[in-house]
Amino acid sequence: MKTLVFATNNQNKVNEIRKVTNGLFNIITLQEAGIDIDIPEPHDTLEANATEKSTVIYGLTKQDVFSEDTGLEVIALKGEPGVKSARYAGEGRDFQANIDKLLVNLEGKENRQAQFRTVVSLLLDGKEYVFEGICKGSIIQEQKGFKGFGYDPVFIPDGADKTFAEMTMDEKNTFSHRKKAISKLIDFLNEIA
Ligand code: ITT
Repeated sequence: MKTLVFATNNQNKVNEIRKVTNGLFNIITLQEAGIDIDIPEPHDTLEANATEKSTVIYGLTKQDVFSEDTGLEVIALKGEPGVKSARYAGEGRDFQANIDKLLVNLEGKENRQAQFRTVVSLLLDGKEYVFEGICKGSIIQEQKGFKGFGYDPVFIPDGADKTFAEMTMDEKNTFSHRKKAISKLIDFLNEIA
């Protein structure tokens, strides 16, 4: 079975992706690999940050590795918070503060359309492959639900009648940006196997 290091410190991402890959690959977390670093995300695109994360961890492990960078892109806010999603309300990376800031910035705006966009960077034998997944939806006025993480309580995907935070992980994965990007990675690995 193929082993891949997942270059993230976000346990929610690990849980979601383990559910999608469902034992097809052996996914090693940074914690399991004994790596305790705050992975840098210095760039102004999701693509560049995803590449940075996978490259840094490949440099440390010399093992096949993937990373992902995700942003919530809101049309009425010209694509914000986007690449700044984790630190929208400051360096504290506080999910609730980020939601509060988003709702304040959307006050009075008619257009509440948004999308989550995930960019996955896979480094196989040091060569990079990139995959993208998008989930379109809208931002509601008041948060609902307690599951998931990040902006899940304010995001309803198109075609659903509840927020990501009101869904089980399996339900979220029927719509999710992350699921779509990882499915492309899985298809790619199956093709070259
Ligand atoms: P790593 O860089 O260690 O992977 P991170 O949490 O910093 O973890 P990102 O840089 O991709 O990950 O952060 C994007 C932020 O966007 C994240 O902190 C959440 O606030 C939000 N986010 C990402 N995916 C999300 C999802 O599926 N649902 C809700 N919010 C999400």
